[in-house]
Amino acid sequence: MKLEKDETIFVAGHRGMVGSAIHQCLLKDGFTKVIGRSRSELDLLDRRAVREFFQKERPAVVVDAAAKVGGILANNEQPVEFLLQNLTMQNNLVEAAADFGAGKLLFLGSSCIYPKLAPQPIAEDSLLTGPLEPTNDAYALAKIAGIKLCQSYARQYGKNFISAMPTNLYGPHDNYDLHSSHVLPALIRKVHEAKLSGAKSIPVWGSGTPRREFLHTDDLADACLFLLEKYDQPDVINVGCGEDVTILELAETVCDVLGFEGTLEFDASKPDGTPRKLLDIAKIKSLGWTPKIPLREGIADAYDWFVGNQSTARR
Ligand code: GFB
Repeated sequence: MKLEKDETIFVAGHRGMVGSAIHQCLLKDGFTKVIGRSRSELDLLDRRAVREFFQKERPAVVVDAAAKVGGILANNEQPVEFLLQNLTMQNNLVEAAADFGAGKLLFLGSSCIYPKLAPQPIAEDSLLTGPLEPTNDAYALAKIAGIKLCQSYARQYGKNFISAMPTNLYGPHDNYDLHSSHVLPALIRKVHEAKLSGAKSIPVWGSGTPRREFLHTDDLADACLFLLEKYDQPDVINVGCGEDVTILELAETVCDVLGFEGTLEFDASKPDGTPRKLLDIAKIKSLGWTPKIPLREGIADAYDWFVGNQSTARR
């Protein structure tokens, strides 16, 4: 769908890691009416407030980058909140977008929607072909429900509501709380603090053998803009960088980029999660999009943000 530069675009979750990258990318690309609301301005869990907002603003395009997210431990410990809050927010947004005339909606899911033991790299048609990874099945089920809601609006009411599935993401505005964060910000913080304190090692959760794929949020934002303009199908589409690393390799890379020469101590009491999660990105590549930010460069960028924003970063 061709987007006019003065189209009103609502980025839900524009203060978060993903939403802020998308918001910035749209502004940089010349869109003049990109709107966002902080949590205190608009509580996405409040259906009435969401409907009032849509009735007043009538965005032509909606990007749903609002979600309760967290790393393996947070997902494992709070399945109720991950399921309920994500279902409620996405239901409120998608329903209001449909009822108040949005011409396009982009719903962002996650690679954890695919079965735990899906063939690698994971193609889009693996969805709902096997059991989920138990540490994040609540979050995954909420995201699958969001996909189905968008597909149902497309099927029943002809809405141009699309769903993209990003791989594990990182970038500026990440969560650096060691209990609830994802692995990459956790390793950046641990290595940074070990350098400052002179510690000889850092703890790394699990065995170090799981494989993960990491995409910088600027690459994701670029893909989102590409999909808004070029993709009009209800079928999900993967967004990844096409390569994965073991957690051991990731930790070694973080140590190297940050200049830390200590050792890694693996903590087997923490869960490994799914053994491998590499997305097949042939579909988005065939449409003409490719990732651009190499992992080392992306880690250096995330680290710069962390160092420059320590007083405000979530930690
Ligand atoms: O990033 P992460 O928390 O989430 O963990 P998932 C990835 C891997 O890194 C796991 C290991 O094998 C962890 O055990 N790991 C090593 C660490 N050290 C650390 C550490 O200090 N902190 C963390 N957090 N992990 C998430 C899902 O799964 O992926 C979400 O829980 C979401 O639902 C997200 O889908 C993309 O990749 O395992």
